[in-house]
Amino acid sequence: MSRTLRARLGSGLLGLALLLPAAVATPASAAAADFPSGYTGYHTYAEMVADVAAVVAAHPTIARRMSIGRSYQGRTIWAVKISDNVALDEDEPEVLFDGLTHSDEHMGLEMTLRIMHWLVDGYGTTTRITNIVDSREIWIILGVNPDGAEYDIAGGHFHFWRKNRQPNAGTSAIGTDVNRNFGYRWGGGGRTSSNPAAITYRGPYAFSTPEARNVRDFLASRVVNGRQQIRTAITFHEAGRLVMWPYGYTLANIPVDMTTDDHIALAIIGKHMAATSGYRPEQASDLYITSGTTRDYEYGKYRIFAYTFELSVVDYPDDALIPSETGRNKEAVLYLIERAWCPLSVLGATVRTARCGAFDDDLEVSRGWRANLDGTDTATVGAWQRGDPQPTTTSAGRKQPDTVPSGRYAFITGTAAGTSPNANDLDGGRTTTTSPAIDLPAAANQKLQFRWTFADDAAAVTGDELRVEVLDATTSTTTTVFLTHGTATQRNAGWHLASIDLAAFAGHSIQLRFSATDAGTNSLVEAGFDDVRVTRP
Ligand code: 7B0
Ligand code: CA
Ligand code: ZN
Ligand code: CA
Repeated sequence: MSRTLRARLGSGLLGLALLLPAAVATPASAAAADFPSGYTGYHTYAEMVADVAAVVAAHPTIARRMSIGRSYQGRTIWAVKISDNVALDEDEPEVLFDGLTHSDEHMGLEMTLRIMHWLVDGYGTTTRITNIVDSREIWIILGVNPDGAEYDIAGGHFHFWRKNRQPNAGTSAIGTDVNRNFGYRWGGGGRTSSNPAAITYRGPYAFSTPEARNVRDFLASRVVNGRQQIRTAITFHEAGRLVMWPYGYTLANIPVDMTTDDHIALAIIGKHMAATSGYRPEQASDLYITSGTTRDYEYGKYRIFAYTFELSVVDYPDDALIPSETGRNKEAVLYLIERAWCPLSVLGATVRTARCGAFDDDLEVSRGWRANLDGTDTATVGAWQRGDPQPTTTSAGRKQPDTVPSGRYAFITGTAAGTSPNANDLDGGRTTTTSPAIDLPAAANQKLQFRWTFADDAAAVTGDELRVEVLDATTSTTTTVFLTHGTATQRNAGWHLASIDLAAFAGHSIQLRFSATDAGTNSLVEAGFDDVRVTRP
């Protein structure tokens, strides 16, 4: 709890407050009785808490609430999960909605409350929503920045307050723009300020605000088995009737930290949602460049298909506009929940087969691969690294590739070139990296596919190799499914496609182990792989 809040509560009341449940204790700090006249249809923090409590009480089998932390002033930040078997963490695609990151954008909270009600009220009454709730896990964060929102309405009039209410050292200026405080390209270009008095103040360092940390930590908590469960997300702002996709930090459509497939699919989904809402679709930076936003963090770190919606035509729409300005987004919201099973599926049948199966890793972000899992690796130089390879070339040709099949990263035996081609290649023995567990459906026609490169020099021996094994937890067996090895002739780098039938493992829980070996006397060995997939049956 903050010092400000302590002072306001007084020590006696604070002691009492700690004995009460959080939801009861926090309104004590909220002097805000209600919104100004013409806006009383909006939810204050206390009204939001009451609504959430009523919904989870009325729908205990499909709705649960949990705290994802506290605001700077100590208010509980509530998230509601909506799904069948809501108490279980089922293996279902997850979706996230949040609002009120900017506290003068109250429609964002109304939007998230509406989504909650659509889902619980539609369950068992409409087929589409019943299917959604049965097959997805939907998370709704109800007000990222309640301190700012309560301050915004304090005293019965609006204060036009956007930031949180965190004091800044060395100045009387209060608050950080939470949508500039996320740790992806934080402090980069565009409308973000280092001045604590600015409305776009980014904070002294990334995640200096409890509000951004709460969202960060919640996202991290949804990484299960190395993989982010949340596939699609909307963060609701106001105003402008816009749908925006990543990135905001750069004008480039496809910068190095985005793949072409992702860009095309992000735009297709964004344009579809915009059409159903009557909004304008655009890349976030087309409005203006911003750095350190929620949306860029969600996509940049986790490859969540994350969108910013700017609700309403005007700022501070009066409460009569709540039903229409939220209702026009119902189709977009339901559509994005449905798309969460595989956002890339909008790219058509070929991509759907290739990229919507039991596993799909373009290796652009960390997805739970583990080095030297059984502790038997012997390589002394050139262990697997997920990164952007620097090319190496001998008189015989390219040995370490310059480019990778997708995006900027692949697994490479030592991404750095070193001072000579032989300086940073694989030496000394074997290096392994092992995928997270993959639950293969019991279906025919699933293929393991990946792109690979293997280069060596004339000193290579047969034991120099790139090998892929299936570690089958169901049968406790290890099976080599791919092997290429050295010969006494030069092999240069080049990306090839491997495609391996997984029929023998259907219905099993497997892991994939990629190993590269420089056996015997050290020779020049460079290996790499990218775009590891299990195709859709
Ligand atoms: C913001 O008016 C801007 C995205 C453009 N990159 C989103 C948002 O943080 O500036 N606009 S807003 O403040 N809600
Ligand atoms: Ca479920
Ligand atoms: Zn905003
Ligand atoms: Ca890649």
